[in-house]
Amino acid sequence: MADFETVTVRRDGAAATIVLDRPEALNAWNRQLGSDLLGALREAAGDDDVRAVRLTGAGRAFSSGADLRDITAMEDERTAEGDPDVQRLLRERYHPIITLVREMPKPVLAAVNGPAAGIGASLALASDLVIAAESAYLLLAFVNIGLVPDGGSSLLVPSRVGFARAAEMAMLGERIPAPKALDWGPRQKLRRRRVLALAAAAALPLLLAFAGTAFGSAIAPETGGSPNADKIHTLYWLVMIVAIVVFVGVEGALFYSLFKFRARRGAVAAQIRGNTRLEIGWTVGAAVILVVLAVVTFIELPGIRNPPNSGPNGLQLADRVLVAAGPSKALPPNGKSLNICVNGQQYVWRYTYASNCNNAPLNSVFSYEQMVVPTDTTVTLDINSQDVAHSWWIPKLGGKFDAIPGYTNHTWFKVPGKLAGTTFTGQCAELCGRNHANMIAEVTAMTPDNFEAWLDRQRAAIRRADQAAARQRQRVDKGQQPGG
Ligand SMILES: [Cu+2]
Repeated sequence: MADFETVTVRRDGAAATIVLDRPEALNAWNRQLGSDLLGALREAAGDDDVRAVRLTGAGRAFSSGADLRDITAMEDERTAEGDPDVQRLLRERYHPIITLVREMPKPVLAAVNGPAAGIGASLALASDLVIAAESAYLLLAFVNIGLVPDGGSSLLVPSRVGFARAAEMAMLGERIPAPKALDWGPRQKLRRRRVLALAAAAALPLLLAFAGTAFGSAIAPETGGSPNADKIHTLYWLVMIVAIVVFVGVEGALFYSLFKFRARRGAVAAQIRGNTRLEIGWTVGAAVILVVLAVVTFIELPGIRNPPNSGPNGLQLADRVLVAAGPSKALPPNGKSLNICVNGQQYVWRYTYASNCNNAPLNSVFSYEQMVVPTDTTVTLDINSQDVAHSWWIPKLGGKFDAIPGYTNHTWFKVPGKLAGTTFTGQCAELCGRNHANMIAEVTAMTPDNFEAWLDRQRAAIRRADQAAARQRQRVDKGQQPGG
């Protein structure tokens, strides 16, 4: 570490502290301090072990700026007219220092322990971070000796406190106490934070637009996987169209009246209070709209709630385990559907292929996350939960149904034959815990033949697992290791 005359360098681990050390002159910059500071900064910049640099001043000041006695004494640095060559001073002494601070590949912190004036203020503001003692102040003193702000402060001050305050500082040459400077700084941060919040708010709709699963089909419920989903979609649009007509009518009348009957100041509006016919008109109109909506809804509801029979190309449902039965839920007219027990668990869906979900045989076919179903076959679901409230929803296959512990909800769907090979996706629609977002569900539709083959494979796998478990039990009973 080089020794400097007017600058002290201290090392504390990876931190280098450079102290402007001319306390008797309030650390004013003379020629020596300029060259010492440049040397110390270069050393810190080039030393890979130094990871952060702190600048501060010895004694009660950070730096009182340029040492005017030194400038006026510059015998060898004068212009042709015999004046001090300020341009050369700036270019050769100050500019390299400020540039080096800005280009330093490690953070520079100015610990402003007292007054920072002129080039001292520039040095502080050129640093990445500024920490100031309560007694410190910043002062662009240049105007008091007929100079424009130098040392980078014409750029750095406006960028930190805004143009208006920078102009005030530069032209009035008044002290800005640290608390006031602090007050100026954070407000900038606050403004940036507000911009950030606005940007985040604007990004949200964009995010939704690109999040396919969340956005669905934008306005109306999704459709195409099952007749009940299609009917929900139809009912939605019927109501929506009535709502649009009402909305446009009311808002249109409002705007029409606003423009047509806009009056000059002081005019008194015509009163329509007591117009019996008009009042009866809009009361009856609203009632008619309600009746129409109610009738349409009740016409459509049975098609949404009641499952139809399976199609001719669906799975041949005999009176087997898989066939749903029971008086408590809606069944197809012929009483036959493929029944699947849907069980929500933190954080996975389990599907058991059984007719009686409360008493399903232990060797029933089951799967997790991915449900496999035959096309053109009416599938009824018994939905409940193992732990907390979840919600079953595959948007293209119908409405959302809550999965509640101790209670069973029912729904159904029937995937058209042409959609064999399609996988419908959904997600638990209830915020059920911290891994809720991972609780996804898939329904894959297969031709009935492929479905039966899948079912057979699952049964065989369960059988093999049972046999392996039995063998392991025997080994354990004999006192052997269960594995192998
Ligand atoms: Cu859930």
